[in-house]
Amino acid sequence: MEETQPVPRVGVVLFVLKGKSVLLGRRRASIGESTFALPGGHLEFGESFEECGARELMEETGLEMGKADFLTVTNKVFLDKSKPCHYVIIFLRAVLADPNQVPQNPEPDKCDGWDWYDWDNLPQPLFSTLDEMVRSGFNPFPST
Ligand code: 8DG
Ligand code: MG
Ligand code: MG
Repeated sequence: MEETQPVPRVGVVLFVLKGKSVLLGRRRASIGESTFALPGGHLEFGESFEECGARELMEETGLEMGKADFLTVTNKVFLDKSKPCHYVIIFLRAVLADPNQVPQNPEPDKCDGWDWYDWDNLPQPLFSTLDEMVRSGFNPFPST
């Protein structure tokens, strides 16, 4: 049988903000193992970006997403892997429906746990794409 050709996939990733903090979790995954990353995952057929972000946030942290805005998009090929991957990632800025909600860890095989980290004192190592964004001066907070 003919092997399936690799294709680019679409992901939705969230900067969930609370005060001056952002929600991060240490990954347990082939891409970015042990690095601190934002919640998010693959866009499913028929979903809007907001629907995908809200679903991934609920699946990964048990948190209910509130208002979300489009921030930016990246186009990235991950070659440092046995199976190369190509992702177009939609980044959204989001707040929680209820800021007092506490993150859970329903997917412990994929993440060590979630916590809030001060934007000016982010943990290391950051997931490569997030690290590149921070180094380039990207700031997910509203400008006003
Ligand atoms: P799913 O099965 O739940 O749909 O997917 P997932 O297991 O949650 O996917 P993921 O790896 O968390 O996210 C999909 C891809 O998005 C990931 O392999 C690489 C890309 N990605 C970035 N930056 C970030 C980020 O900060 N966090 C997450 N989660 N993914 C990111 O380029
Ligand atoms: Mg997921
Ligand atoms: Mg994920």
